[in-house]
Amino acid sequence: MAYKQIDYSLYLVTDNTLVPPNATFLGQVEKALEGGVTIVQLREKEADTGDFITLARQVKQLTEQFGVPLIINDRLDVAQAVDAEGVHVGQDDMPLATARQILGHTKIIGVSVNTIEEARAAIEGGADYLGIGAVWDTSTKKLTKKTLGIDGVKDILGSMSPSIPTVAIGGVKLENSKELLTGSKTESGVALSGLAIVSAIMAAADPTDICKKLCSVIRESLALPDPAQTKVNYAVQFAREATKAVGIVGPMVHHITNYVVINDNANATLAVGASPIMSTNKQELEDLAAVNGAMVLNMGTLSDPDIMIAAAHVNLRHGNPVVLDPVGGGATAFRRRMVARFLNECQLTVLKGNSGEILSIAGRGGRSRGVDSVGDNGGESNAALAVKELAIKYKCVVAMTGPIDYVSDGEQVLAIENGDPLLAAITGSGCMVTSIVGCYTAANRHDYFHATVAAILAVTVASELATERPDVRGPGTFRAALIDGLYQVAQDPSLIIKRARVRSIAI
Ligand code: 3NM
Repeated sequence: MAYKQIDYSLYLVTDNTLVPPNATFLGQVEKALEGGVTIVQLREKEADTGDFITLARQVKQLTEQFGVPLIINDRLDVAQAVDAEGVHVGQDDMPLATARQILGHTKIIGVSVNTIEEARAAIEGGADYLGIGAVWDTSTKKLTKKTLGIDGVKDILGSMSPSIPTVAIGGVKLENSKELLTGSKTESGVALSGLAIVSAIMAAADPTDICKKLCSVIRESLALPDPAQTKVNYAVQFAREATKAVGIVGPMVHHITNYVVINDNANATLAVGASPIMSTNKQELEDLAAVNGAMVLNMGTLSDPDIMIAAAHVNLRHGNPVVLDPVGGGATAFRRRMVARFLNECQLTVLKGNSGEILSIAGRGGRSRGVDSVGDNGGESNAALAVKELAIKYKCVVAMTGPIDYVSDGEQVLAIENGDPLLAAITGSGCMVTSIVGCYTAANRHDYFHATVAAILAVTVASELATERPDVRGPGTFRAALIDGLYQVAQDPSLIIKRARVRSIAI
């Protein structure tokens, strides 16, 4: 399946007739997603085709925002029109084989089953998941077949060979969810993958609250890993592998950076195993881009904006990641105009700045004195929203460095708590992060978000290694030891695993 691995644990099936009088359909769906719904099925039994498509587009916007797949009930044409992730068909809808022929193997197809025979046929026919029901009586749908009860669900689960993902539906609510999940588990350990719910969510006064409670019951009953912890573990493991990749690939990283930090940036690049080139000559942009791993653009001592814009364009044309550090981005009218040009004219890969810069670009506060950020970040949710909103708006990875670093790809936000306070006592530590982001994105082109997180981890862990040295007594010795720290991390990437302090922020 082309779509990433599906989390079926809390499966919302919509019904617009159940929305409470003071709420809206899209509002209920959005609140349910905020509460942790992991997959959404749009089920419209009465809508005309045009209205169904319009609604499906609106729901898809929401599901995309939350990184959750959208399934369309019954109507393949609507699913195709909005490029939904899949369809769900009942026993009386389009046959599975026909649906598969039309949609191909990159889309999810779910099938409703009420008997062991129907389950077998669906599995043999290549269904991606089963909706087993109805478990109990429900007023949401006129049932034409017997209800299964927990034992009936268990019988179907026990008959599956091979077993595929399953959700149970019909009369499921918070109060009976634990009993259903644990009671239907077979002796050989086959369990439901999740619960499909209509009225208990769509008619809820507070769908977010009910979904949060359902999520925690489901995760506990199925012993599922905490999704936030899964994201963190993945990011940290990725960081180790990404560090190795920089050493193996040894990418050339072209910098147009400022003359305050140029030497440190070049040495940091070398320390992680990449090759720096610091040319500011317009005439060689094209030749360099042909062999570049990445382009790092740093606005620090900006004198010729046009060469930076040209460098971005040339490298993007060659498929190279382009990393912008909008140094002092909010400090002067000239720099604000320059940042606007970058954001509007170039499809950046990574935008990385300090809190003064990123918050001011996001319109969420942010104060600078020259190139330094002053004041706080307005609290964690302000910081997390700033990176997430900018990542969505400009379709790039956004990183904001500070005592805690925040990184988003528009879907998730990770916070990195590593880093020694001495980083703020030397000039150019933020610029060094940008250089290393260039090195890591160059060597890890399949995942720029995690490559950026990995680069920040490398520098912040290096800073901790540096201050632990007895010979480091202040900013001067720290500056040299920081480069050593980067070298140490590159030689032993498992240092990142041992030291990483990363959190996933739900926002
Ligand atoms: N399909 P509620 S039962 C849409 O048995 C649907 O296949 C069913 O609604 C099946 O969660 C059902 O409000 C309705 O009880 C479930």
